[in-house]
Amino acid sequence: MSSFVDSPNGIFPSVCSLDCPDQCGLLLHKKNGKIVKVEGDPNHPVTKGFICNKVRNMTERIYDEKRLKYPMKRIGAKGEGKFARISWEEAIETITTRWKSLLQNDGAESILPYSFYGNMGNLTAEGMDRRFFNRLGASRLDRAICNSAGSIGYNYTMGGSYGTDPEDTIHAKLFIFWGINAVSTNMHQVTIAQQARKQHGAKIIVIDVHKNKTAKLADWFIPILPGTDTALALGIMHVLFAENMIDSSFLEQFTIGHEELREHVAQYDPTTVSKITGIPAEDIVQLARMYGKTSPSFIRIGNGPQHHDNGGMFVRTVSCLPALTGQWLVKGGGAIKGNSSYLSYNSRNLQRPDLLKNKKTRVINMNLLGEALLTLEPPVKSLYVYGTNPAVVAPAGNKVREGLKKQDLFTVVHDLFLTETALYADIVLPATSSFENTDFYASYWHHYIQLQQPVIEPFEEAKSNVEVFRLLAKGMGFTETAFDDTEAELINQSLDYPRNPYIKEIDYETLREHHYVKAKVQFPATLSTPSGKIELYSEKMKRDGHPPLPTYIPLKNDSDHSFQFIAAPNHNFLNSTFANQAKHTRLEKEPEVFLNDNDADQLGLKNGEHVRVWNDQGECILKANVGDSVLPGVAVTQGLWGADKDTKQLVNSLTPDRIADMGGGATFFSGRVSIEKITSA
Ligand SMILES: Nc1nc2c(c(=O)[nH]1)N[C@H]1C(S)=C(S)[C@@H](COP(=O)(O)OP(=O)(O)OC[C@H]3O[C@@H](n4cnc5c(=O)[nH]c(N)nc54)[C@H](O)[C@@H]3O)O[C@H]1N2
Ligand SMILES: Nc1nc2c(c(=O)[nH]1)N[C@H]1C(S)=C(S)[C@@H](COP(=O)(O)OP(=O)(O)OC[C@H]3O[C@@H](n4cnc5c(=O)[nH]c(N)nc54)[C@H](O)[C@@H]3O)O[C@H]1N2
Ligand code: SF4
Ligand SMILES: [Mo]
Repeated sequence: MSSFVDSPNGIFPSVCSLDCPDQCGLLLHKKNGKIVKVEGDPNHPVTKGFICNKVRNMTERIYDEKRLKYPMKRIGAKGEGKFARISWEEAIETITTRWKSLLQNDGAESILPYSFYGNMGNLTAEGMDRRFFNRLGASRLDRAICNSAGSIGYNYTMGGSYGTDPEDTIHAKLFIFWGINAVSTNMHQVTIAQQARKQHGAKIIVIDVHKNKTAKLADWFIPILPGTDTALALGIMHVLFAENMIDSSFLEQFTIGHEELREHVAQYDPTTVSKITGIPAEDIVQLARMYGKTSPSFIRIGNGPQHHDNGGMFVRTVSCLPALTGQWLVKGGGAIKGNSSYLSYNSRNLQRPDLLKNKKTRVINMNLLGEALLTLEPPVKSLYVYGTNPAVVAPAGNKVREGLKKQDLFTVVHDLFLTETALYADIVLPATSSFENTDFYASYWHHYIQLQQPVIEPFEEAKSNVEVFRLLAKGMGFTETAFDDTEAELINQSLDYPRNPYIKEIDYETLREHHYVKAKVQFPATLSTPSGKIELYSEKMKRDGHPPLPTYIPLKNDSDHSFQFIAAPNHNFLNSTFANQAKHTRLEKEPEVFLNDNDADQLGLKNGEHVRVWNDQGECILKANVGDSVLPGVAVTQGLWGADKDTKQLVNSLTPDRIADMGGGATFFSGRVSIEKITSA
């Protein structure tokens, strides 16, 4: 079979590589060797030809003049952005020489890999890199920035990332989007909900701290005070038990702890819960009745409420609801937090932890990057960053950038662009885009595994992550054959996983033929919780130091600044990706902060005026958007904007680096700020 790269013209199958649940099937239109158009693949069973505006404009990004074309070394101060071109040989030689010296003098743990899922391809994001750093014996990174608190919380109840098949949710008659701005972050779930509304009158409820794009299309928007969702879920349970809207036979057969739970939730009556959440008691009762009496009912559990001090417990709690009503057995009912366990593959084969030879290397939580660079003993002396942009996306941003400035830190950044993080690098390496690579993708929402084959030649001198780690392995003198495996071999090793029968029929060759293949998924008859059942009461939680029953624990009151500050994603960027593309920033205009009318009055502030937002960590300048889209005392901003001249729009300058209740998770949304009107320029 000739490769797609060899054909200068044509339409080629592809998959969106971004960190987005939808993982759309794409078609790339190629003319004279260049991609001229990116569109949705109409044959893709879930995404059906529709893609977001961000990726429809992907050619702006992959052919952007600003893309890194060759390796560079720093010639100015850290952060200044002065670099000079070097060859790949010199780049690899410089890195490996420094690392060999660190191995001798400081030990391998002085080196820290720092990565995330800027490209969700498994070989790219957690493949050859893991082999390399295992063999090196470097410090390990706990990649807890995104969904780890919620995942652990969900696992306590459900035993793994098992939820509803989103394709089935077309049958649902009630959709609850709980702390997810799905119009922007999971658009095809919204499409399905809207179809269900049209076909059989399904209702859409949105529970959020912000009347966001998703709330605007809901039948009922329920504004809630930040970090109080656990109380709301407990209030719903209270009403479900009190009004006998539970499915007793389901509870008997498939759960443990329902009697304890019934007693426990007696305290969360609607009046009590109303005081905590800011939701009128009668609305809590109405919501519980709608949930208890509608079947199929489906909850899309978002990432927002789990980016709080109590985020793990929220997801643990809300994931008990479908069990109370027996919705797991109803086609289209249930919930999705994530579905990745259905598509789990052989990560040992791919990542080769055996290369670590049982060394107990230290683990560093990625949410504590600033702290780690500034204070850790023995110190981190080299940082290798790929697939993430911590200078913008990591919490406590001022600490992160302070750490990146350290003179004795040797930093390498591999990216497609000279990101805010790359400005601090000693060596910058150019990365290929996903359209230039071979990789496989497993969605964490739908049930398809998809293949990307290279469609275009590597951009200038850019190299894939897999290729760079092969070169680094060679440079370090590593002789294991693990570093010689081809992409096709890596894919087949990964998909060779008897423990997951759902993917038994999927391998590289079937993916070459079909591009996307659905796993033969069944909702597991026995869950991998300790009891094999849905655990409404969890002994394991007790052992781990948590209340064994779902329990509302208020946010930490970290200061007396007046506003709870929620710095959420926006529509036209993907985290910080696209924040450097003119087309995308034009659509977003400028970073704003949403405030309630009453608060604005008190601040003497009018819509459209600029405000200084600050706390003990830093400050930002944002444009005030005044109205009724948030409750009093709440300030919401959207988008991880890049650094402007004076960096006053980096919202993570204000976010806390406290660790959430579970999974080492981030608490982006649990911080507080003060706000004042800017009176002079
Ligand atoms: N367009 C776009 N799409 C994206 C991304 C992006 O940046 N832009 N990022 C991708 C990534 S990595 C992820 S993890 C997902 C995240 O996507 P989502 O699951 O949608 O999560 P968030 O956008 O973090 O937050 C969702 C909502 O939670 C709300 N929220 C905050 N605190 C609370 C609370 O205490 N209670 C309630 N009920 N709501 C609260 C916020 O106002 C926000 O509207 O999206 C992915 N898709
Ligand atoms: N305030 C606030 N902060 C947040 C969040 C929030 O909601 N609010 N969300 C958090 C969440 S959920 C997440 S997941 C993180 C995400 O944060 P990041 O993981 O940093 O995501 P991006 O900002 O998209 O940066 C990805 C980078 O990877 C690069 N890249 C893409 N493909 C490749 C490749 O193949 N190889 C290499 N070497 N590089 C590549 C891109 O060019 C880009 O610079 O942000 C977190 N930060
Ligand atoms: S970012 Fe999400 S919605 Fe947009 S094309 Fe990619 S997978 Fe689809
Ligand atoms: Mo994320």
